[in-house]
Amino acid sequence: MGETLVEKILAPHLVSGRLMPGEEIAISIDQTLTQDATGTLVYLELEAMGIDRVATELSVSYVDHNTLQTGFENADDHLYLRTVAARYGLYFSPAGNGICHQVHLERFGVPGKTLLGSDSHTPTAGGLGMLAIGAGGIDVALAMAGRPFFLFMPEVIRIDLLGCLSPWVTAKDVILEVLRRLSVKGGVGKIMEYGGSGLKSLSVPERSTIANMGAELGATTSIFPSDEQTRHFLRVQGRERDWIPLQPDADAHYSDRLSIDLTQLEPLIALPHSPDNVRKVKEVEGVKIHQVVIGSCTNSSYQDLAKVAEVLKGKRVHPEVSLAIVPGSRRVLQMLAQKGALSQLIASGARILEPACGPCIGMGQAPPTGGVTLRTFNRNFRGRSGTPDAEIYLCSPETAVASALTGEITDPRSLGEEIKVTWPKRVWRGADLIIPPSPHPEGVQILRGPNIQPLPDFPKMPSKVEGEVLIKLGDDVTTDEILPAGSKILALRSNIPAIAEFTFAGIDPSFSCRAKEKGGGVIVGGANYGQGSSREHAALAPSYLGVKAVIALSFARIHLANLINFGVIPLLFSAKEDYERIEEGDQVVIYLDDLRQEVVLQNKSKGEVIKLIHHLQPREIKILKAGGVLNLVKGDP
Ligand code: MIC
Ligand code: SF4
Repeated sequence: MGETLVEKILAPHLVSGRLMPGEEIAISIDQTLTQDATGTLVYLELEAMGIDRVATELSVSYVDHNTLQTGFENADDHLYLRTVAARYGLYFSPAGNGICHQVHLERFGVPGKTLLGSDSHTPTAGGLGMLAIGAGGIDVALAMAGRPFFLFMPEVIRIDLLGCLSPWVTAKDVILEVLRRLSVKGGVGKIMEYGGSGLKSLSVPERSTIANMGAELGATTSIFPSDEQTRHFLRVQGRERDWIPLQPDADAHYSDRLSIDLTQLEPLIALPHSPDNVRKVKEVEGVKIHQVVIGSCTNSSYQDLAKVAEVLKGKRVHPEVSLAIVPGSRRVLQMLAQKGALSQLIASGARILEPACGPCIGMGQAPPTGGVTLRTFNRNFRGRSGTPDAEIYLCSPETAVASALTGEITDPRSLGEEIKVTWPKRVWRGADLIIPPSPHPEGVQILRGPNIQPLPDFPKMPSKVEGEVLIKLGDDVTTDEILPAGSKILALRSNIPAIAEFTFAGIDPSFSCRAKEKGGGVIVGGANYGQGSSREHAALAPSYLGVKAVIALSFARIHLANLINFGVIPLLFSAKEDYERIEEGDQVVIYLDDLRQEVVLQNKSKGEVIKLIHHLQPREIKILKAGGVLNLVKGDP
């Protein structure tokens, strides 16, 4: 039997295990990426591992999330990241260069390689035929130290794209359609492998839009073949030498198949407050809007923004709408300038922001109270924009710009004849300020500002956990809810004691106070607990407040790994009724019995006993017993 694209890449990278769905495998990692919001912890962890130089083929440290610098904290983080990169042999991409995923596509991505990134949208590079996975920072630090990455072999799902997109229907509509069909849990434990005749007409940036939002399906990653489109993209970037052809075998076996007829697709939009709450744009046309933001790692390519500029040429943004444009990279911004598109954008009334994550992570451009904002981003979780009661809709740049002109949600097909954007023969490749690894790493002094605090200590696993159920939550709790972002909180990413104060701040502002008062306790969650971002802080901050265990109906992949890595015990209810029987405030004792088999929970408040389960591997139990992976690595450098 032939191989899938995923198997073709995994086989030569396999360190242990078999490529059978559900089995634990370990794979070698060729490249890593980090961004500043997760990166400071990653490098503190790397330093704690006591290595000399990174062992990967290529590792890059990007600064793109915290670029507002409203105080000294961000700037200090940037200095730390630059010097630590020089010391350990990494490339460094400073603030202003662009969003890690966009810049990585342009500068470093190579078909057929493995990439591990401390950001959940690392799969964006799947658009280039890479096997690119998002992970917790410590797993990325371990990969840089030359250790393999462990994961459960996902099922490989084949998604065939057939036919071609109609005018004004885009790659964003394709992934919104996949989200509509499968939901935010539909990709858990799966890799989405795209194929079919429709691929021929999809460029790498379009494929990357689709691969990017595979993260919203909960998928481990998404991947496209490497073909003539891939070659063309790399040629334009001046890197054709990195191209190799890569296709699945015709008789490859997939766990499941899905097909989408591109010709039948219509412009789609995700309504508040979940990326899978998808409708046709037609169905919500006429809703008044206050703001439109075009950018983020999903839709900020030259192709996206040049098209927006063409639509806006000679026109004015609706007077009651604020339109902000966030280019994905300095390269994209420079090309827009060279082609005259930038001046069209400026003349239309658009606000041009620095290439960075910006509003996507609540760094500026918060909408007004109760405001309606249309964004080309990938997440519309409540409060993520910085305004708790704002309504965030997710759509294509085409729908966004059509709506910016009218002041209400508008189907872009009303814009008339389709506009085609042609790529320049070569992109601008001038000084994009990426700093290569230092030739003299020994002499580098690592600079640490006062906001950069050492990691806390992690005690060994106790024989039982005793305490209060500090909070009980429903399904699909996001890491944004566990530990919010935004300019105030993001500045504290290198300071666990300070950031811990904001744990669950959006849903229960008294949480951190209560947790400290009670000397810790446990968290109870529903299904898919910890979906969304890869931020380790969502595990570290509760752990710092004394949370010893999280009991849920199921966990999202990256958050589960983060809990284990920092010694917080993830346990599962064996039945929904057990979840229903436990309440916030209940006093419980969990007898861990070394996590041998079943775990017994005694609910002292209710006088009941329930059995909890876990699917932890011996390797993971070893980490938990040690109190987290750092204790283990330190004992075994
Ligand atoms: C996000 O989109 O939520 C982030 C910010 O990029 C996160 C990483 C982080 O929290 O720093 C992600 O997606 O992993
Ligand atoms: Fe940055 Fe937003 Fe992409 Fe996260 S989703 S990497 S915050 S642009």
